[in-house]
This record gives sequence, structure tokens and C-alpha cells, in this order.
Amino acid sequence: MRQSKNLKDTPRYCGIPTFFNKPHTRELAGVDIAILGIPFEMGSAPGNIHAPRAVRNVSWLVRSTNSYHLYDTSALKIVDYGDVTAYPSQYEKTFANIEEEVTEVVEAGVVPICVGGDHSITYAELKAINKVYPELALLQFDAHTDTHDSYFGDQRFTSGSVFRRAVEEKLIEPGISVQVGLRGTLYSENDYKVSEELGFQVITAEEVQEVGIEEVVSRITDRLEGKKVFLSFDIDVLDPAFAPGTARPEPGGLMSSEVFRILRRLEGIDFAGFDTAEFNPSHDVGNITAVLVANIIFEFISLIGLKKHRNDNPREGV
Ligand SMILES: [Mn+2]
Repeated sequence: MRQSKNLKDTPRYCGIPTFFNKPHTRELAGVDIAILGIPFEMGSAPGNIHAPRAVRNVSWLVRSTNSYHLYDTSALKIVDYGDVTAYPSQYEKTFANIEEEVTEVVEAGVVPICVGGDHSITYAELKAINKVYPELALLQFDAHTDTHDSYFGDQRFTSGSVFRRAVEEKLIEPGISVQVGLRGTLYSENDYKVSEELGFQVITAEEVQEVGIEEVVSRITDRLEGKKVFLSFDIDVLDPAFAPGTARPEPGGLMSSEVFRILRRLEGIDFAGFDTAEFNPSHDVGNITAVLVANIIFEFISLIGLKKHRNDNPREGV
């Protein structure tokens, strides 16, 4: 199908589904943003592998202009880079593929947006991004710390240990990183302390409710200003009422409107890349979570576009 630049020329639901109806190509010349599907899971939450396709299927619903920023993202060259080849439960082979493909994107000067998959994939993405940006901060939205040492005795590359590995291998600097939205029952009373002792700033979901969005945003921006930042978004940071499509739901989470308010106020931050994780279509209801993930990715796209616009128009607003 021939797709017009004008979204009103043809029905947006026509054609083969790609992320946001963008062209599926591996050509990176002149590209601003490459969106990659990473259909991988270690096996403890079956269904995450279908997330990239579920997001593609609904992403035609997302229009081009951000209603908060009044910014039209069609000024950006965005591509659907396809899916990384992922082998079920075979993390070593799969992580090598993720690292290789994300490296290609980042080294071409293109911002990657990775659509998982379970949260274990972020380790491999960070390996790629760290090669180009060795001093990298992490902004993690999540119900869980994901800083546990291991599971089931000796499993060290799980979705619950991903940021422990990232710290150990110096892929991120925990002293300039933030975890937002933590909550739910814990393995022990020390779980949050483990993250803090690694160096992370921890903002629990309860604190978000207590101090309010503006204060949360100022804590995040104070910590991340002037740094290169990777944003990792675990969909379980949202309350299951807003995002039922996840396998480790935790009541008492953020509302979708709160997530949008936070993301829209991060335009001063210098992002090196983004991902979404733990969206599990087999738990979804009426595509609520799929549509939400697509709209969260749209906010990432807007943040990248606003920064590019500022860089291209340095005198504007002075
Ligand atoms: Mn997580």
C-alpha cells in the first residue's frame, strides 16, 4: 500500500502492520529513530514474546502530533528495524544478537527504541549502548528493583537480576541512576536497601503518591541533568487496572495519566535509548496494555524529536 504523509489521505488501519506505520527497513542513513522488536523471554512469564507484534498491530491508532508538546513527530525519520532473532530461553545466543543489532543502530547515530520481551533483554541493550556512551545513567520505571543476585540457585541473567549484572559489568553508573515506582511484596525487608547500596536513587510508588508528580520530576531531572540516559520502562510500573497485560502485576501502581505527566516533563534529558519490557499480550484485555505501550513509545519518540528540534534550532526560545 502507498502510504501518504497526510494521515487523513488513507485509512490508517490499511496495510501491513509495522510500528506506527513506519517503513520496515534496515537502511539507517538519515534515520533518527529505529524501533526494534525483541521477542525474547526466559520462560517464567510465557507470552512476552508476542509483545512486539501486538504493539505493531495497534500502533496505527497513534497519530503524529503530541497533544501536550504540540510537536509533530512526522518531522522525524523513523523506521521499523524489524525483530532481533531471539531463541526461546537461549539467552547467550539471543543476547549476542541483541547486542549486535543495537550496536549497529547506535553506532549509526540513530536512537534505538527496543520493544521487549521480558526485562532480561535490557542487559544486552546496555552492553551495546555502553560501548558508545561509557558513562550511562539508567532511568528505570518498574514495580520491582530487578537488582537480585540470582534466581533458582544459579540463574544470573533473569528479568529480576538485569540491573545487578549491569552494575557489576559497569554498563550503567548506579550513582547517577534512578528507579521509580517500586512497590509490592518483597523477598526481604532489604530489597530496596540492596538497590540503594548499589547506588541507585529509589522512588517508591507510595512516594510518588505522597510527594506528587512535580517533585518526582524534579528529583529525576536533578539526578539526570547533563548525563547520557537510558530509559527502561517495565510496564508493571503501572497499576494492573491500567495495564493488565503483564505477568507480575502489583496493585497500587501508577496511573497511565501519571506516567504521561512524568514522561512529558523529561524533555531536558539527553536520552541515548529506550526500551519497554514485560508487556504480555496473553494477559491483556481488549488491547488496553498494547495501546498504552504504543502511546508510551510515542512519548519517547516525542522526547527524541523535541531534543533534535532544539539542537537544529538553537536560537529558538532564547
Ligand atoms: Mn522489571
